[in-house]
Amino acid sequence: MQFVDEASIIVEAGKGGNGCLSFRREKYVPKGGPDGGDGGHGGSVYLMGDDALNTLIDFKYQRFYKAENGQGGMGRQMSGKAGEDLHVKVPVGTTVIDEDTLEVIADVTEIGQVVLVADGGRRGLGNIHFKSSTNRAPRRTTPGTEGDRRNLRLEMKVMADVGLLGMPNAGKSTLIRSVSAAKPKVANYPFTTLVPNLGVVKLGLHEHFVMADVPGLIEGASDGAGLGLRFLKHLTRTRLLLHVVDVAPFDESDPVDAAKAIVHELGEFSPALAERPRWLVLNKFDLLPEEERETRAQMILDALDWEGPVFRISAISNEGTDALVQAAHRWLTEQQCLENEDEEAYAHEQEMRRRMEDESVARTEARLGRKRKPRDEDDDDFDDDDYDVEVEYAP
Ligand SMILES: Nc1nc2c(ncn2[C@@H]2O[C@H](COP(=O)(O)OP(=O)(O)OP(=O)(O)O)[C@@H](O)[C@H]2O)c(=O)[nH]1
Ligand SMILES: [Mg+2]
Repeated sequence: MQFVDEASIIVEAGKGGNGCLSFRREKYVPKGGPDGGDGGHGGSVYLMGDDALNTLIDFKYQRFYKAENGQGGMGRQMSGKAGEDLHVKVPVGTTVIDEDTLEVIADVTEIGQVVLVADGGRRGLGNIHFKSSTNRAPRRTTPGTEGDRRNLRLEMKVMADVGLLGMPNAGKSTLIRSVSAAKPKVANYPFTTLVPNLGVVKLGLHEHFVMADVPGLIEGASDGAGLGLRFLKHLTRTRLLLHVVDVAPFDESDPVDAAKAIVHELGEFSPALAERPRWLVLNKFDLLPEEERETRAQMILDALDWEGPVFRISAISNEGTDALVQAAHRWLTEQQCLENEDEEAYAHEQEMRRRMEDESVARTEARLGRKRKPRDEDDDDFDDDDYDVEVEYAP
């Protein structure tokens, strides 16, 4: 299945039905008076969160979504039928953006969550409403109004608590494989992972959290190098970032430079995301002789001036991974309790999410704006990102 995390669609609500102009005409009832009924309301378009979907691929094929028009009113005081509403299913994790104003309209984060995106037109009134003592045969009616029409951009971001961040080949996929049942491909070359993967990390019988493995970042990603920064948006819903650093890269590059480059790219994408809690995970310790390990770790920490939490692991042989996931779980639980109890902490988290959302939207817009070329009328379905998707699934 293709993984598509961005799509543009048009939604159009139904028009309200017109009011009817009609007079009662019956045998033995002369001048029967007005009897034109009202039109029906136009149907509205709603988006609805559905957990069975995990890609926006359907929206690449169908871009136009229209709800039904209301029917016109009829004689004999009959109202027109209201147009049916249209409920469009989207994956949980979809952000809805008005493409013309760049306003974030909604964030669909729950199953069954319903969001109104195009309001149906109002019904028109039939002439029955306009009868008065001075006008017994009104010819006045009102037309139904147009329904809303909107250009929307949908952005799907995976729902995860912890996000893995790092250079290609750092061992992110190996880590998620070792701590969860997820089995993304692992290989000794950069850009093995081309789409985000989710893994459920289980601790005991009932406790778990979700970890996201996203494609690696390289220096210059903010200028489009490698896969660019587009996958970073998937980290904006996580609460904790694990920055995975290869302590013994096979090309003998400096782990410190690699770590600094990632932090730089993170800040380029979203300063708010760069402010999020981030732990350093020094990986591939098994490749170092025992006696060198501590010196190497300390050297990296000193060079980075790192004062936050740090873990030394070997993802491939599961060393240190247990302590890492236990600590992450403890931290997530504490954070959740804090937000539940402390209004200020809750407000701060909401504010951070809003900032990340806005910065991520602005970043995506800049990328699409740069890439968007004049299109042929009949080639409207072409999108540069379609190419990304095809490359992703090449065997
Ligand atoms: N010796 C050793 N090798 C490791 C360890 N973790 C990962 N590797 C190897 O490093 C290579 C890259 O690992 P991946 O897990 O694919 O790295 P990644 O960060 O997901 O890379 P991309 O998907 O390309 O971004 C593979 O050959 C892994 O077997 C480790 O702890 N020790
Ligand atoms: Mg990978």
